[in-house]
Amino acid sequence: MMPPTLTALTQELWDRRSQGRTGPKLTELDPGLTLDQAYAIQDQLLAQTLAEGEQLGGRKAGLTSAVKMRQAGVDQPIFGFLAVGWALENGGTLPPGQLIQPRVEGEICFITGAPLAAPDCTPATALNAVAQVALGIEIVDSRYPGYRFDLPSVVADNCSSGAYVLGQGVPLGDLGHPDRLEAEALSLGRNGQPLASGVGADVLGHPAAALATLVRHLAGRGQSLPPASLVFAGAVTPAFDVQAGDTITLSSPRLGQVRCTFGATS
Ligand code: 0L1
Ligand code: MG
Repeated sequence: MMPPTLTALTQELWDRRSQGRTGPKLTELDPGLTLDQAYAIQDQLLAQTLAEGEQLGGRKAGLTSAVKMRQAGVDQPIFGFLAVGWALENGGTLPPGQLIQPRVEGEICFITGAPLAAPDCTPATALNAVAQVALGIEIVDSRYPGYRFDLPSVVADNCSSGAYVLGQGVPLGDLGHPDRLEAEALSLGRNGQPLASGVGADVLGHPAAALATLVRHLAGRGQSLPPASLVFAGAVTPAFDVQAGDTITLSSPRLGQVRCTFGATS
């Protein structure tokens, strides 16, 4: 039997997200699905998201730390997109039932001030284009039961993107030279209790390396990162399940605090 077309697989993932349900890995529907085809599905999901009136809110690098690679069982960074409408304001509440199986993770984020397009982009080049740095809580979600996937399946599923909360941006220049982001210690907490911690160096040695990797990935696909782009560099903590009513905080000495609550049905 012929495998489903990429358009049919895109529609399947689109329907799962909008109907709030999970289903088989895409590689169970098409065992020959390649990584390139998975990114093509992700592109189609982005095009459909924009066609529905959404705006591109940012990009994300995922699995840029050993702790996340181990948790996901995938051993290379992956890249996805974020829509403006998926953002939650700092301190906001995610309505109950909006996501299927939300998990939270703590990240360092960049807001760029200059275009980034070089296919050989280095961490130093990437950092030169950064205007602001912020903390971000990524709220991942998976359209596969229990987050059980493989590399093409998770890439096609837009790298488990769900929602996100961005903290207050700090101008890169205010962090000094060198910025010492590799030493920035992030603490993730739930309901006032510590959950996990990590440092910037957990992300490929320095989070700017994740930004550079994203730029090289985009350049390899004929795309670039325009100025004023938001980029989530990848988690320094594992991802944690959340329950209705939980309040999650992420804080670090120089980047402040970001917070969100998971709404409970009344
Ligand atoms: O942002 C991420 O690191 C997500 C990558 C996909 C793996 C997962 O669902 O945790
Ligand atoms: Mg993430």
